[in-house]
Amino acid sequence: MLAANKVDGGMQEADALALWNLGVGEPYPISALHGRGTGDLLDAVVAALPDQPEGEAGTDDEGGPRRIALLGRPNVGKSSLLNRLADEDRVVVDSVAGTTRDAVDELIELGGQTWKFIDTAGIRRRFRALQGADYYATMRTGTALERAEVAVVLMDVSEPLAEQDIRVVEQVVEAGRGLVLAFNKWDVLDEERRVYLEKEIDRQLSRVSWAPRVNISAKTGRHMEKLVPAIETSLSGWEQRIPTGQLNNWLKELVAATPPPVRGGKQPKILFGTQAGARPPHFILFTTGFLEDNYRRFIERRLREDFGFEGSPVHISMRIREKKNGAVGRASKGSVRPDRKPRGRR
Ligand SMILES: Nc1nc2c(ncn2[C@@H]2O[C@H](COP(=O)(O)OP(=O)(O)OP(=O)(O)O)[C@@H](O)[C@H]2O)c(=O)[nH]1
Ligand SMILES: [Mg+2]
Repeated sequence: MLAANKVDGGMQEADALALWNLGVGEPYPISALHGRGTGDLLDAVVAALPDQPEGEAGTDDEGGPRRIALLGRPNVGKSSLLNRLADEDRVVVDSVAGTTRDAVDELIELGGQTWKFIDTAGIRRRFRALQGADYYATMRTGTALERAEVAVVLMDVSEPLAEQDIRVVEQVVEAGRGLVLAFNKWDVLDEERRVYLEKEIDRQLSRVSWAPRVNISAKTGRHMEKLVPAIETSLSGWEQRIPTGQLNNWLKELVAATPPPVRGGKQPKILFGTQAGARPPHFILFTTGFLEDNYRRFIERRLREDFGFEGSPVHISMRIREKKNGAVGRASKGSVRPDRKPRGRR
C-alpha cells in the first residue's frame, strides 16, 4: 500500500496523484496528523488481506502455472533468455544495461507444461544508495521475487563474478525461494576465462552449492533443454517434507554418532525435531541448550546429504527448553542461513 502523507487538505490531492508514476499501485492520500483519508487507507488494507490467515498448507499456493522469476544484475541476459524460451521476441533486449524497468509476466509452454516466467529489472548495486527510477525498478524486482516460487539467477560468464551477483543470490536465499544458477553467455567463454570462472564459483558461490547449475547461452540456445529439469529439481526440493517419525529416527542416529559440542559445561540434547513447514523447508529442533551455529550447519549438511532438498534454502531453528523448578524456562531461537549470523539468544 502506498500512502501519500501530509495531504492535509484538498490542495495537495493532485500532488498525491503524481505518485501513480512510481508504478507501485494506487497512492492513498492521507494526513497522519489530521487523520484525513486514513479510513480509506484502512479499508483498502483490510480488503487486501486474505479472508483466512495463511495456514501451513497451501501457503502462497495460488494454483495455476508455476512461477519462475528471472533475476540478475543488469545486462546478464534475462530478457534474452525469456525470448529464447518463448521462441519469439516478447520482451525488449538491448545492449544497454537497465533495459527492463518493470517486471513482466509471460506464460510459456515448455516440456508439455505452462510456466509463468517473470522477467525482471536488473538488480543494481546497492539498494540503499539507489534513487528514483532505479530504486523503484529494484523494489519491483523484489516484489516479483516474492511472487515467484523459484528464481533463476543469471550470471554473465564473460565478466568476473561480482559482489552484485552474489547479492542477488543472497536475496533469493533470504526470500526463501528455490534457486537455479544459470551461467549465461557461454558462447563467448574462452578456455582461459573458463578456468577463472570455475575458481570464482568455488570461492564465491560455495554457500549455495546445493543449487542446480546450468551453463547456457540465451543467444545460441545452448543447453536450453536443461533449464526446465533444473527448475523442477528446485521446486521439488523447495516443497519436500520429511515425516516427523522418520526425522526423529534420523536425528537420534545423527546425534548418537556426533553429539552436539559441550557448551558451558553442559551437553545440549535434542529432544525432538519436526519439519514445521515447506516452501522452503523449515525445521524446528526442541533442545535443552543452545546448539552452536556450526552444529546446526552440520545438521543442515547431513539433512541435504540424506534427504536432498536440492535447490532450496533450508531453515533450522531451535526452541530451547530449560527446566527450572519443573517450569519451561527461557526460549531461544536460531536459524541457519548461509548468509547470516544466527539471531542468538533472546
Ligand atoms: N554473446 C551473448 N550475448 C548475450 C547472451 N544473452 C544476452 N546477450 C546480450 O546481452 C545484452 C543484454 O541482454 P538483455 O537480455 O537485454 O539483458 P537483461 O538481463 O534483460 O538486461 P536488463 O533488462 O538491462 O537488466 C544484449 O546485447 C544481448 O544480446 C548470450 O547468451 N550470449
Ligand atoms: Mg531485460
